[in-house]
Amino acid sequence: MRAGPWTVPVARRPVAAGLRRDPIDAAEPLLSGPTGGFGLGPKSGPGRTPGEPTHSVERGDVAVVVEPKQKAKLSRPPLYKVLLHNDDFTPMEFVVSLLETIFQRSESEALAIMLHAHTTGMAVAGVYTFEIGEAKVEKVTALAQEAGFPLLCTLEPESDENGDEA
Ligand code: TYC
Repeated sequence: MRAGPWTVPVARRPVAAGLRRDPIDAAEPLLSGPTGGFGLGPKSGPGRTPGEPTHSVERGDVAVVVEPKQKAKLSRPPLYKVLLHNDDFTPMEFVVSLLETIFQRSESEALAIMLHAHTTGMAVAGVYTFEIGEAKVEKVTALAQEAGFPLLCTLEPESDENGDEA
């Protein structure tokens, strides 16, 4: 058969009938109007109340509701003081070395904190979130016990500026 002016020879790859798609369809925007596509309709502007879904997608009897992103509310975690209590038996050098190694204090800071505990009965070694503070208390207690010293180390909620506990 001779090709006439009404036929256009086009190289076509075989396409399964159900998957055949006009290139113009492929160029459709994903968010088409309420009547096009899968019935996607943007819902925004003054008509939308806060918290109301922004879009709904319907296809057959399936409906997917797209919730608007919640505004992230960030709050600070409660903080806890790690306290070192004075006693008459734990050597000063031992307390200073704990402050340097476990609480990352400089030599002069460690000395000042140890002397504060020694003279007043108690000192704050550091302020941390609960899990970190708890881990530090456990380390201090374990090292003091291993060394045979009665050093007491405790965790206490930090007060906020109103005097309320965390
Ligand atoms: N009072 C101890 C002494 O004279 C030293 C010490 C300081 C112990 C601070 C505990 O939390 C402490 N050897």
